[in-house]
Amino acid sequence: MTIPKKISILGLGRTGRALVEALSGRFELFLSESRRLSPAERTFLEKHGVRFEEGGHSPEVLRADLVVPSPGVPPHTPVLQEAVQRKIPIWSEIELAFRLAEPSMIFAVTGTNGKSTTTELIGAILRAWGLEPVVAGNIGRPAIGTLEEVRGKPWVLEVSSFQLLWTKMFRPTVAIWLNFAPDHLDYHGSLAAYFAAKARIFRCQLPSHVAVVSREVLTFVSPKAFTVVIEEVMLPSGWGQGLPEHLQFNLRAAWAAASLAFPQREPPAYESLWPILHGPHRLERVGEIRGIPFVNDSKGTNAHATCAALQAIPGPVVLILGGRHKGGGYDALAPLLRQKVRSCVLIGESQPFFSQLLSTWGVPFICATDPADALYKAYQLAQPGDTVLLSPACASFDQFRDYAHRGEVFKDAFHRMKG
Ligand code: UMA
Repeated sequence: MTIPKKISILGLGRTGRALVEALSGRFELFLSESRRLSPAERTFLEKHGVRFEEGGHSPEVLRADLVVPSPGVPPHTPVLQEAVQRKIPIWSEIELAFRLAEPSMIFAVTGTNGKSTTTELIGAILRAWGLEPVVAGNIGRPAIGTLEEVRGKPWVLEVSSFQLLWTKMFRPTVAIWLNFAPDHLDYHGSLAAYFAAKARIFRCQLPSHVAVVSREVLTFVSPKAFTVVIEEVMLPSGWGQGLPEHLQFNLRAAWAAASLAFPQREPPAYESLWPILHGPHRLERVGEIRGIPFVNDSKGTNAHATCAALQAIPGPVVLILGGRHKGGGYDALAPLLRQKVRSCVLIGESQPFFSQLLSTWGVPFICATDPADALYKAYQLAQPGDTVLLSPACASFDQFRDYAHRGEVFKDAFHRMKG
């Protein structure tokens, strides 16, 4: 497929770096970064022969035939709005990778929650069948960095709404849309815009393709592809017993996707999926102090995920909540907090936001200064039979590199406190 020659890239995070590595030498690149670059980053760009600017996005970005924003660059960013006005094409990195790659087939997984787990499960099932899938995307490995590796192999991509937003022709062979709940309202501007971005996953599919979708999402979309409802998927015998409901759901979605793409294969051994189903930062039991269990659900970055965590825990909970909030969409939490939560311990920059919200809802709370303080306060508030749960319903970027870093910091603090 023809790709424009002059490309402006916005942002030098994981996506920006992978774009530079994949495209330099073949395309004329200009990289624009809103913050100051480190000396190592400048050397990296110079080594790849990439012109760049730092400390903001100037009109120089618009002297290109194509603009590729990193996923974290919001659509209301002035330079992107200006590119739209001037009709300069804007593609996400996923769109560009799609046009350059030659995989044997593409799985794409989206949803408000459970994307990473489902993506990893599909990867694990295909791997067990000896198919050498390449797992990439929002899961932490930019798709554009896997072009060579994926040639002739199945591509299993986790795709976020940020990545789907600027797609034009992206066409997964098997598209999976798990669920939808308010999230990222600060980025997309409205729930409708967030939904529209996600809906692009089905837009270019053909009737011969497969759409795997929850009953709830199916009330709002009509995929052209052969459609499977996740709740109606039969799991292989012996799979999923004792799993919390949301993980059973992810397993059904992954099994449907894999078994429809490769029919007539025997299910792999269920044990091969355990490391994913019982992985870190998702309802991970860290330990207990005097009979009070501590659970790390740092992956709970929105209200929907935190609701699922609260539902999965029997008995009262002291909930550690907060971080970088998403500008709204928290109403679903109110009844569960009133029902199950003895008290919340608030962390991060969203303390004023949640203090106000919880006061309105009549849910008790206190504020903590740092992870160790949050754990100690939560432990003091907990009574026999309670669980201390970190499920912040917020992004981690106000204080941590990502959710995994947040989870690790809390686990360390727990072990120090226990010691
Ligand atoms: N930047 C600008 N201009 C801006 C905003 C940011 O130049 O207006 C710069 C920042 O200063 C920074 C760079 O852009 O240097 C960061 O880009 P980025 O935020 O897109 O981060 P990447 O490192 O490229 O990581 C992105 C995804 N990040 C986001 O969507 C925020 C990663 O998903 C993904 O793993 C990675 O690409 C590979 O595909 C993270 C995430 O939080 C895990 N995703 C959200 C989620 O899962 O809820 C959607």
